Amino acid sequence: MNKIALITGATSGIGKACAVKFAQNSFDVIITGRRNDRLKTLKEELGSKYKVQVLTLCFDIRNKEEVVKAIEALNDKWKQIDILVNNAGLALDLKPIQKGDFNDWDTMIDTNIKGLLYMSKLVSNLMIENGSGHIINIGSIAGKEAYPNGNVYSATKHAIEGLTKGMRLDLFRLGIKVSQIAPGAVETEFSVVRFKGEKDIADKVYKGYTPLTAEDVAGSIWFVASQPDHVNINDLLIMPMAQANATTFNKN
Ligand code: NDP
Ligand code: 8X3
Repeated sequence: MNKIALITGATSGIGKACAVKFAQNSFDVIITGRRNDRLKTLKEELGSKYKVQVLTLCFDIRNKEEVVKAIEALNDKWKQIDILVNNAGLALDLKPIQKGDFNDWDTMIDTNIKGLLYMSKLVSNLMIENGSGHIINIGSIAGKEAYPNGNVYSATKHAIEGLTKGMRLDLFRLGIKVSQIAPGAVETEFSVVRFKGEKDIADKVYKGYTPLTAEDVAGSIWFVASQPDHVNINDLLIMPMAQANATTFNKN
């Protein structure tokens, strides 16, 4: 029987590349997100190219009831989750704290922190029943350093760094690994979402240097997920060669 990976936020970017990577490595995958059309298309692609089983779960990770309903409805096969990639997340805007938007703050906190918590509680209980598992949280360079106007997004990623450490302490004696992967700049839909569809502004974020690709990050997720049983990568910071820290770039 194939192993199973559940990847949140698999309709785009890092999550989608990660679903492809796990399917290439013969994992059956559970893919989640709000855009059901994209989930269905990815399901067909993975099923036909890699001959793996794919389950789509369409829900808003901020909605506790929807998350509980989706996970509780899993049948016995799909409950055997080996790997949870807590990837769904977003940044909204770049503004100083005094000009921040309450709704944007709520969305980032509810998605990046609370959504990750709901998934982690529900899936870690399934992993405890199974006697093993691995939770991989997608943090960020923004969870290691603050940068101007990144305040609340950065705080949510600092929270993920803290939660990764706390979850590991709670779960390691139960056979469950907990890891964080913290990328620098990755060219995905991230900046289009951050700048609310302003594609020209979003494109500028990745101009003049070579950013990471979603596939680069998926490769590091696979590296962390495929270590021997006795090895855990606690934390992996992956940056573009041209980005030395959160704010220092070697641009043409
Ligand atoms: P994308 O915007 O390309 O993908 C984000 C994914 O998150 C989408 O699949 C989206 O699905 C999902 N998502 C967002 N909100 C929700 C929600 N409320 N409910 C369910 N799913 C949701 O961005 P990335 O691939 O770049 O981002 C993935 C993760 O990587 C995020 O946690 C981000 O913070 C992190 N990261 C990104 C970096 C970058 O530079 N790109 C760098 C460091 C970390 P849908 O809209 O269909 O719901
Ligand atoms: C995404 C990268 O630098 O925009 O986490 O925060 S950054």
